[in-house]
Amino acid sequence: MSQSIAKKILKARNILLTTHREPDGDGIGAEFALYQGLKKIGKDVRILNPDKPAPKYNFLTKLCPNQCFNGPHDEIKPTDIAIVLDTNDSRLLEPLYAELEKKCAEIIFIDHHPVLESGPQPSSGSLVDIKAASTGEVVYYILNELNIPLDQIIAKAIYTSIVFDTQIFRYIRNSPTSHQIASELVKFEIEPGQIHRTIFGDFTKEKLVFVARALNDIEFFDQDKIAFLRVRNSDLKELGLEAENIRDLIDMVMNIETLEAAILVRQDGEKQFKLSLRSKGRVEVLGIAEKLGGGGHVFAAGAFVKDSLESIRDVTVNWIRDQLKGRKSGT
Ligand SMILES: [Mn+2]
Repeated sequence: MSQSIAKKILKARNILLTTHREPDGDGIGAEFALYQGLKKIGKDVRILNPDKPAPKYNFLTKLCPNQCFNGPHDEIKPTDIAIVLDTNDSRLLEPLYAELEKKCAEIIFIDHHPVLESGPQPSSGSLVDIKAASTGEVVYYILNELNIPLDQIIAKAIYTSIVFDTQIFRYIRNSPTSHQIASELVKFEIEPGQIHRTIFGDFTKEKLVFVARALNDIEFFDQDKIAFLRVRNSDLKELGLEAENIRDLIDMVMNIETLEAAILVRQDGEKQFKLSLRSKGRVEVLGIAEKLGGGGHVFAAGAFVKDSLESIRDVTVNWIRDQLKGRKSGT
């Protein structure tokens, strides 16, 4: 499959790279690796994202020019091919995606999330490898296919993808691939320890105060197998934190031994909540995320939901509870 993408890339003269809203280490790593690689073979390539990457990714973003889309008045020049990394759900790029459709002859997705059952489908010619533990790994194989040699920037970028999505190899797939690729990358003196600290060790006093408050508010269900967390925007504001700063809160909670799944809800705009779901593997959470208009992975998913907090809590807790009881979900 990476062959047909390689062919498309070789044919294109100008290429635009992008990733989903609230870009994460995998999306950013994958697009920067591809950017650097395509530059090497003389492509006219640029990065245009729907949201600005968080400051902690400066060690990458300072290495390659990248822009943030500021709305439909932002002129996008005609482009042969737009490549969307780390999602195959076009909704996660709006309002940029609508502009890309007008200006790009072709749009393809390079991703590793399961395609939604009833949501938007990836365009034909896309490469969605759900066996890959990160999109950066898929990009690694595409660069290979294009015979583009790795360098330190590419290695740092792909390594960022891998360690972000696997949380430093905690959540690898049943495959040696992530470790094999990483062993290739560390030969480029990328200072892996430094990357780990930059991505996961960005704690501040304010963050810990916030975490303490959030943990105080957790509701547990079913003998502490299910946790429901609520993030208050007023706390974030008071402590000068961004949503990005507390992205790992749900993963912290997942360390609780008894827990099978966790639900985190954060206010996002007037009447909308951002929902995040995690599971240790006994229950799947993609189904409920998709039902609520979102998507993701089988054991890590999310959605933007316009509903009350109580109703989001009830519907998600029930979904998980039903599966723990061995009942078919959603009935
Ligand atoms: Mn990913």
